[in-house]
Amino acid sequence: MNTPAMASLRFDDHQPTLSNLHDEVISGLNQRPRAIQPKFFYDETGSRLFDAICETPEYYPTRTEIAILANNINEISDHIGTDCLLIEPGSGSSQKVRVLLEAIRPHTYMPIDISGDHLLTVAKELLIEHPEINVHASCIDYTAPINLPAYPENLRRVAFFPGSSIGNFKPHQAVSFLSNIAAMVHPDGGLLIGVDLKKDPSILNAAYNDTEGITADFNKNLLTRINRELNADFDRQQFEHRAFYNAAKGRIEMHLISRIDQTVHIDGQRFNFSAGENIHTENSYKYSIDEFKALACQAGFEPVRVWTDPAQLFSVHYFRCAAAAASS
Ligand code: AVI
Repeated sequence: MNTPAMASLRFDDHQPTLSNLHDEVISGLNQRPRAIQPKFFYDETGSRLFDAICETPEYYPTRTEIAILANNINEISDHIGTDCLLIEPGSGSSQKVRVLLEAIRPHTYMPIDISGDHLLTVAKELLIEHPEINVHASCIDYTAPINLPAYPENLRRVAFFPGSSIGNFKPHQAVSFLSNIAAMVHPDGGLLIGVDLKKDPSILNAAYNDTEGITADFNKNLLTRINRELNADFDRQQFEHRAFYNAAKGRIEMHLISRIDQTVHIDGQRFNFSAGENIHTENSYKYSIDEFKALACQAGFEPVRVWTDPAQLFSVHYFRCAAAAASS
């Protein structure tokens, strides 16, 4: 009698070391304008606060994208096909992939995230919810090129990059990130990606300035994290959250603004802030459908299909590798 094969859970832990945070924070605060990379938002508290942002009435991207995925699931799964290796860089709580897993039934789901504890918890939950799907979780910084372990040759690779996380890269960085993804899913794979659309700035400004102040907490948690992990003495009360749409650059910018003249110590080094001086903590680029198609084409993808919501707030694109498109 044949025993059905059991799905497996594998966890590769390559969590970036403290020295990454140390070196990047110090060099970011020494540059002008000062900047800290948004990837450092996501310690355990930051990941929890981000999940809470997604529940606020103002932050439309999460629920809008989930509705787009759910409303078009048959067409999406026709494009992706079953039994693939489904790779999700920056998987967080893997909330959106849950909409897909039932319909797509990948051979293996590979969540990749920088926040190791959260990743392992979510991977275990998924294996319980979908005992038929292998889960191979990988704790790495997905903004660097990803070297996938060897998988059976015939496993088609599809990347899933929801949430408009692509908007957190500058456009030239987005092209190089997507080029890495194209190399990873080459030659016959695809990319399902969520992209926030350009729209009335008042909707955008509200989404990053929720009235409960959760986005402000998320932004300031960066200072709490640096205090804890780098032996620093930022006073959160003396920094203000500021987020606004920069129409010329097509992006939301988030900053932390010093309320007063102050000196902060990080690991024995002094940093002087004058009142009104800012630390740039995040960009969130917004794209029209055509702008985004052009960007993905530069990275070696070919547009296949795009889905949106009735209010045209958000888009979900499916691309395939350009070489595969040319040969079919
Ligand atoms: C993860 N990323 C796509 C979010 C965004 O909208 O840029 C992060 C975020 N920052 C503030 N609110 C949400």
